[in-house]
Amino acid sequence: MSETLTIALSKGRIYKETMPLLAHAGIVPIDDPETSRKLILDTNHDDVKLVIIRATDVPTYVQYGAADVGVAGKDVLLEHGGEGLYEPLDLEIAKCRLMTAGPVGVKEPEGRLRIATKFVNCARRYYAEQGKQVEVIKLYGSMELAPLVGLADFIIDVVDTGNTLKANGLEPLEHIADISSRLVVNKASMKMKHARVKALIDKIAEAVENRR
Ligand code: PRT
Ligand code: MG
Repeated sequence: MSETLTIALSKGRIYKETMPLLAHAGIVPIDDPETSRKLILDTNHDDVKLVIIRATDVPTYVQYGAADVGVAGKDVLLEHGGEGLYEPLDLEIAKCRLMTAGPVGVKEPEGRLRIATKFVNCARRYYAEQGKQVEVIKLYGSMELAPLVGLADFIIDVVDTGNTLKANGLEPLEHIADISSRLVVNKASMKMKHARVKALIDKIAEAVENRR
């Protein structure tokens, strides 16, 4: 048996949409993360494990080599900065848009804007490029609430259908980036486990191509 290859994934949409791609590469988990409490899932290969972690933690696990490979949203990667990672493949799954949003019809107030978001680095970068003075307020969820209760003028969040914004009297405003999930690889693993990592990338790339 060879050294273990560890793949980091989050539950939910990324897990669901990644499974068919891994299956094409011959990797099938034995436990189901939605029903199992295990954080390390065995697969049909003794030397391939899946670790199930929060979406925002995937780049960190891969950066430090705790996982060799991972799947992360481009939003999460933009916020993390991508240090220590290769990003060889766009999986074209979990697509959405990173956008600013605010109360329907509201005009931009004079002076320093207050922006609530979990994407604080993306927010600072975006408004710096616009030459706008902003105060960025870090939140961990339910960003839509912030403009409704006067915590912020605008939010930055990922938007898919826009239904969540709409249900809260908000509308999408400025488009910052198109988002999809990416395969990320630890830089040392890419060298040390090159044959296996390369074979995995190639099979997953083939699955992405086939699905188009
Ligand atoms: O949920 P948790 O706090 O654990 O973490 P997470 O939200 O980062 O993870 P998860 O699994 O919800 O999302 C993982 C990745 O999926 C994100 O990093 C994005 O790259 C991608 N993705 C695609 C989305 C969406 N679509 C999406 N719609 N992530 C979040 N959403 C949210 C959106 O912010 C809104 O609040 O889902 C809600 C519904 O969206 P609408 O526009 O369809 O109403
Ligand atoms: Mg979520």
